[in-house]
Amino acid sequence: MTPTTGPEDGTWHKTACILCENNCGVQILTAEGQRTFLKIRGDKDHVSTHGYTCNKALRLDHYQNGGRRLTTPLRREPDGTFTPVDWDIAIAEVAQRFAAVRDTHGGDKIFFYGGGGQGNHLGGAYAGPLLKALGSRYRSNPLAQEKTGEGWVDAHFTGGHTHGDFEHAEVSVFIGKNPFQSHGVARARTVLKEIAKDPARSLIVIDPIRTETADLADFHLQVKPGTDAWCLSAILAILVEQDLLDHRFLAEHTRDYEVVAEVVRGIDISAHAAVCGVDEDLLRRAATRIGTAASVSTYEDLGVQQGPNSTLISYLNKLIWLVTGNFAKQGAMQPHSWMFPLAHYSTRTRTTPVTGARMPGGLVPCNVIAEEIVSDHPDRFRAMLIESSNPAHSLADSRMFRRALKELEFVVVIDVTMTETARLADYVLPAASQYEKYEATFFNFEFPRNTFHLRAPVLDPLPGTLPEPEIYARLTRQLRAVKPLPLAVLRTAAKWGRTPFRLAFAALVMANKKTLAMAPFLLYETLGPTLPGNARAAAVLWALAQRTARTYPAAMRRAGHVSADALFDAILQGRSGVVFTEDSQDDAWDYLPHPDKRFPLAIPELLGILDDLDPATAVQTSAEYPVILAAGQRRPFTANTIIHDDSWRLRDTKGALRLSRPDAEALGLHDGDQARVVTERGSAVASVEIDDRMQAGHAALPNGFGLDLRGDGNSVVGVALNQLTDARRRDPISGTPWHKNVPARIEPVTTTHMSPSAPGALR
Ligand SMILES: Nc1nc2c(c(=O)[nH]1)N[C@H]1C(S)=C(S)[C@@H](COP(=O)(O)OP(=O)(O)OC[C@H]3O[C@@H](n4cnc5c(=O)[nH]c(N)nc54)[C@H](O)[C@@H]3O)O[C@H]1N2
Ligand SMILES: Nc1nc2c(c(=O)[nH]1)N[C@H]1C(S)=C(S)[C@@H](COP(=O)(O)OP(=O)(O)OC[C@H]3O[C@@H](n4cnc5c(=O)[nH]c(N)nc54)[C@H](O)[C@@H]3O)O[C@H]1N2
Ligand code: SF4
Ligand SMILES: [Mo]
Repeated sequence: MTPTTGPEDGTWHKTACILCENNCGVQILTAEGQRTFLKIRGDKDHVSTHGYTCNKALRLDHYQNGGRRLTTPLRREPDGTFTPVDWDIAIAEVAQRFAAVRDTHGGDKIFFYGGGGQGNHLGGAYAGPLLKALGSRYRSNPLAQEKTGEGWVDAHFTGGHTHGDFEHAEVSVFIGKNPFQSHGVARARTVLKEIAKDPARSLIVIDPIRTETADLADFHLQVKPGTDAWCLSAILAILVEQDLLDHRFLAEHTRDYEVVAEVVRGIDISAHAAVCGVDEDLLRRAATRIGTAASVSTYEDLGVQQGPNSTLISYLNKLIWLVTGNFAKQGAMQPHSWMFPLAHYSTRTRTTPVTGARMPGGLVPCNVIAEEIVSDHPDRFRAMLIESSNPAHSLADSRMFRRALKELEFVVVIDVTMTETARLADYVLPAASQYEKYEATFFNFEFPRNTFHLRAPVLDPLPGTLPEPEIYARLTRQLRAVKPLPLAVLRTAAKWGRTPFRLAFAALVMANKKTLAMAPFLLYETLGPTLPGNARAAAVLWALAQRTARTYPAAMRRAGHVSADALFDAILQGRSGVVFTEDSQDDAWDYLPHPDKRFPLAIPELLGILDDLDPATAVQTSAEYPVILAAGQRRPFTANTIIHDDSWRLRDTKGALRLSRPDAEALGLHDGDQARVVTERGSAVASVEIDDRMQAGHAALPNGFGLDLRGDGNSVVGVALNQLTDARRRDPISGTPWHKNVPARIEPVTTTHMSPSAPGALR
């Protein structure tokens, strides 16, 4: 439990990497009195990653010590400058200003964005009581620019998220997903190499780029960008035409197959193959491999979720594994338990107040947020609280979003550093970093053994900063949102022990249902101070352990926890994480929300879109914008905008614009030349890299670049992508952006080897 002192001078701390959702367990060496990370290595004891890391974890010192940290709350003055203010003043004024918005316009005009990135969800768990106290009802986060379309389809089918079992799948399918670079599958590089080495298993990759994952593939369906709806519907049509279906599964576990089949039989497979640019024979072989495998797992990600027809594609992806019976068996798709669900998906969705957009998962689609603000609609958002996110940089059409931020009456940003978003705020509150506080994520997607990792701090908070749970608690206290009595009751009960505490808590909930909404705050204030190791911020996990015990009692016991309190203690002590549930394949059916436990295969709205699929819309380019730009490729040295120090990158330091050789030649561009990328919304200059993995007519820029680290615009490295993207280009159902499908024109700026016929050749 305590950090260990090794043969080296210093202390090894168990924690995790925070650069992607895998949160690989790592150990970090620090020396007494120093804040530097001297060494970083994988944690072999870690319950899900077992010592694995990718190249990025070794650079985490640049997160902790590389950026310019905020060390005091900042208040914007009428002249536009920021003044440092002390915490008490900041808390009092922020609470008062939010309360004023609530009292004037209604609390539902206060909009919350963020609540956690790739490594930090614990703070966001404490935002709830504050938002409740303010009467806030609308929120969003980056899931609403990637996963909400898929979530909406999941709501119809499994009622929740499913994850593939790639360690055992006979056939693994990656659709617009490059796990070799982006992970999303634990120990991805090892797992992919194992699949590639095994002649009995196959890897199918659907990607316009020959990625590092595609290098290992048995079938690479190199689609034209944005045409996956044609590719996947052709695969589905081949499965139906060739009768490669699991009839027993269809009969026992599904309904309405015939409704789907009728639409699918109408698909002209050859025509669809031609639209997506994949050889029909290859498509047929890949479909046959899927249809004849003992188990198939699939993973769809940004390549399709941030492109045209994304919700339809999620539907097609799931139909492919459903009609082939790839659910709830080893190597196939699995639902899973949650310590805390990242979003609550339902087939019935609320809509946003101004644009009336659907809100899958209860989240406002990122692409409509600006429109919900820049409006004279009486229900427009008036204030925003933003935590652990930099939407002025990461949302489509930054120019529009920044204008929206300026129109708000009040904006508060909680971050570790001064971001593009923070610069437009009224108050900036400095958070302790993810290695200076207790942290955890709710990215717990595993089956059958699902894991959770509470990380203890490696360092003390940087002076002047506070962990988010403390910031939210101070604001909630300031608003006097909870009466003294329940706090006094719970404080006393906490002194008597866990059982009296549980009984007291249950009694308070019985007396007043609102207790549940305020639970994180109540726990932080009462149970929190009694927890060993200053783990006050872990108090909310007590409630989540109770939830686990209630929702998955058998699975929790199988994982070795006899009670909710035993699970809570295991979490507090498990420095390398804990297995919190252990399911069995049979349990998978219990996760389905449908009383008859059958998948309702027909989603009429999506079948309608499939039936009307117009090949003319497969081409998004024009004479003016002849190239499709993938604005946001994951590369070996990108990690969203988590690290605010450009020197962390050992390669691709400028974030090159990758182009195919024929396109580069036509434009007279060579490696290292500067080129201008022009889109409907803006333009940017990037340095060129000719990449034989790219197909003609396609270009790619990496995500996470273009940060204005000093705020003077002078030292920006690479392209801030969302000056190029258009928020109106979004999915009709979920409102998710088309970042991977940006029509663009590329123009040489300076070329080291000028070629006479070059400029405009691609037009
Ligand atoms: N190294 C690194 N890893 C990361 C991150 C990071 O910043 N850097 N970020 C994390 C986050 S937040 C996320 S959401 C995940 C995202 O993980 P991924 O979705 O795997 O990442 P991307 O590289 O954005 O897109 C995946 C693939 O989509 C392909 N693609 C582009 N257009 C199309 C198309 O029209 N059709 C198809 N089929 N494919 C297309 C691209 O060529 C690319 O290979 O990565 C996580 N992991
Ligand atoms: N064009 C284009 N746009 C994209 C994408 C793309 O591919 N193309 N990808 C999209 C995707 S999938 C995602 S997930 C988003 C991600 O974009 P964002 O939601 O903006 O998230 P991050 O880039 O992860 O930014 C994390 C912020 O958290 C801060 N931070 C780090 N640690 C802490 C902490 O402990 N506490 C607090 N309070 N703050 C902290 C960092 O300083 C940073 O400002 O970008 C999206 N935007
Ligand atoms: S960036 Fe690499 S080391 Fe870090 S969590 Fe993701 S896969 Fe693991
Ligand atoms: Mo993401």
